[in-house]
Amino acid sequence: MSSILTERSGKVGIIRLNRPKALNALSLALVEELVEALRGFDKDSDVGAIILTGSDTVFCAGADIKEQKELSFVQAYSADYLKNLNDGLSSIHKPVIGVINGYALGGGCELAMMCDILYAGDKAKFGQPEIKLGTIPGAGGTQRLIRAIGKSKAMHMILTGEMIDASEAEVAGLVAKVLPADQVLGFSIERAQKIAGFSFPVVAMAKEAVNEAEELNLQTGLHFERRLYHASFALKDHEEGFGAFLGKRDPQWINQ
Ligand code: CO8
Repeated sequence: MSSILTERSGKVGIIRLNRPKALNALSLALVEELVEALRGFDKDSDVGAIILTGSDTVFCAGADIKEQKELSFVQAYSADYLKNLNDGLSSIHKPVIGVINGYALGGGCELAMMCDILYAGDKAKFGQPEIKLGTIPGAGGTQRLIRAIGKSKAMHMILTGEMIDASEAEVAGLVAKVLPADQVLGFSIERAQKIAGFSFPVVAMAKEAVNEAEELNLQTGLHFERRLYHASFALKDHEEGFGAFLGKRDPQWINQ
């Protein structure tokens, strides 16, 4: 059985993690399939945004504990265990919207943080429980969490292994919005359709500029942003957007 399910809804590609018996844990096979599906939607010119979700009750319980238990240091180090997950996500040009219901733990919380926007159901729970297993977060938990929610809260989660709930995650800035669990996917698909309705190259530029902010100092980031902003002037969709506004009509994007 496939570890993920994919479907299309209009211009949105939807990927669901699908290992219910292991609470969608990130086996090597799942990660490979996930990265392949993301790349497939990224290349598909009819898709403008991607949704990554789990089931109604669990997003992802982290790295596959049974699989990881068998790995020696040398095996993990030599194969750079699970680096392909981060590399895969960060190479996607289209926005990836994480829709979280239930647990997002360990690598699951880290996978969520690799997404561009997070919407959560009100029963969602986020945690980095690796300390309870005798290890530490290995896919960005110690790096992205501190940027998302600040040092003290990140340390609290990583050092105690305690979870935070959806409303705490929203207040802390980890997720963009919390909705009733049964509404969050529908809401997210609508937002993804909205994003996919804009000019694809402009959306990709905006995503790239925002993500660069985490890597660059302010002056370099402002320079990078200005260069992309100037570059957008060369797009036919720029001409169309400005013309449509001034002509008091809806723009017709051609993704050029
Ligand atoms: N891996 C493999 N199997 C899992 C995992 C997992 N992470 N989590 C749960 N399962 C399995 C259980 O073993 C159980 O299987 P079985 O029925 O065969 O015994 C089944 O899923 C159901 O689990 P529970 O019976 O425990 O369900 P509960 O509802 O009682 O509890 C919890 C749900 C709280 C989510 C609990 O399962 C739990 O604590 N799971 C472990 C969470 C965890 O510690 N995650 C961190 C893993 S380490 C990690 O992620 C390191 C990150 C490194 C980078 C990864 C990048 C990809």
